[in-house]
Amino acid sequence: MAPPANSTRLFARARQVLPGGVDSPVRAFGAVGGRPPFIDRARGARLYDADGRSYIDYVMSWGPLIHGHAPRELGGALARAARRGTSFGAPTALEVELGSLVRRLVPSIERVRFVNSGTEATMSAVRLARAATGRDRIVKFAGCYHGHGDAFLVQAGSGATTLGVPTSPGVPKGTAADTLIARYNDVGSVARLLRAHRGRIAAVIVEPVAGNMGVVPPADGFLPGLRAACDEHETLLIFDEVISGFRTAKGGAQAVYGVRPDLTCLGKIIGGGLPVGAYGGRADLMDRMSPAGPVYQAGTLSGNPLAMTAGIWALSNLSASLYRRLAALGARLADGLRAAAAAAGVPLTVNAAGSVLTPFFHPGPVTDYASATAADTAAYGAFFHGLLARGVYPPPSQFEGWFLSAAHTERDVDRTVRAADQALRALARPDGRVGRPRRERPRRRPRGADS
Ligand code: KE4
Repeated sequence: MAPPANSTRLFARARQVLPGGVDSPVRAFGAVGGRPPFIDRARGARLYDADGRSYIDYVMSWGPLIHGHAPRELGGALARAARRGTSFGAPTALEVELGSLVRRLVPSIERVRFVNSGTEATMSAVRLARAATGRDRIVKFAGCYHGHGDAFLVQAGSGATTLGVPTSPGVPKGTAADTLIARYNDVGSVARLLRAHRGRIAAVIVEPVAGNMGVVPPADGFLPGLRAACDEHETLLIFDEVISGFRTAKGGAQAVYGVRPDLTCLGKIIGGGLPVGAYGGRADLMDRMSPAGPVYQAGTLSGNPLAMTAGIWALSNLSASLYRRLAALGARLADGLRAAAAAAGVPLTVNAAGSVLTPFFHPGPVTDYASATAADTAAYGAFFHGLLARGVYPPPSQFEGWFLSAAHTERDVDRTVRAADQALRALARPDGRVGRPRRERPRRRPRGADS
């Protein structure tokens, strides 16, 4: 399906101005082919592109919009906040209010510092861990993505894997050498690194529910095993909950799995769609951060009143009934995709964690980076275009999560499953051609039927 004319024209102009025409690589459709529709507006679970086409959205800004696009109440709160000023560069009560909310929802966070992105949060948490332990090395997991900080662009997931640069050029060899790689869901791989680099590893950083190789939940015992291994070596455990925070539960993955990290990184939902990241944890660690302590980190727009207003609204509207509803919708979509793939005879493994899921074109199981990257990305690309042509907008990458929101309905999910059924059957056809929606031929009326 050729992208709409306006989007084509806009993309051509964008590529004159922005590298690859985008401000974040995965948006350019490099992994799935074709050119992206340019989005004009959104409401609820719908996107509307520059040519007026609408889509049921499962990117949801890559996770922040658990309440859906453009909630009216949030719009009103932001308008009121904007009239009071957009940024002061001085302390405000709003930061204290959001910080108190975060502490209440995530008890392991005794102190929190707001920044402007998940990348800033993870970079700062690792700097703090290195300062607190006097050690330089960190352990991350192949396929996990913690933002674009140099230390993390080693076998990184998300767009780095999608676009084939899991270890990015430009990362100094010394930096990469201090980043050790373990295998997700394999505590032994971490224990071996801790022993081999005894006394030199500052922290293990992990997505407690991996989302950046596609969704890969932690195996039983994995997170408790990391906690025990870190304790044995006096290495800090950092949970990167930028995706899972407030998504898998009100208290994040650490509440679901009952493992208390030393530091937690947050993003996405905490900003309600505005740029907010945060890191926090034990007070004895966080109070080393300037100006309370010597470890430096700063930010012009950190704690920005508009972003804080959005974050307060987003976290204040999380409820047990919301999570029950999101879990039910997630299960409905996952089961629907599985059934459609079975009917089409297409090998599909759907990994889900509540309201975030990934359909892998892989017979399964998908439990780590190796199995995730063995998925048939060409088939995913064809499936993606089959859905897009039918008014459904999933992530343009096999290695991302599909996000549901409070604005999605059962009807949206059922329509998505029907579109998936058609796209998968087309995929399974010998010509494997997808993307052209099968025109629902007008039902022929039997001869002699009443006119
Ligand atoms: P940001 O700097 O993009 O706000 O957050 C970085 C980050 C950190 N940790 C985790 C677990 C993350 O998933 C992310 C960012 N997620 C990607 C999507 N998987 C952002 C989308 C993009 O890069 O365009």
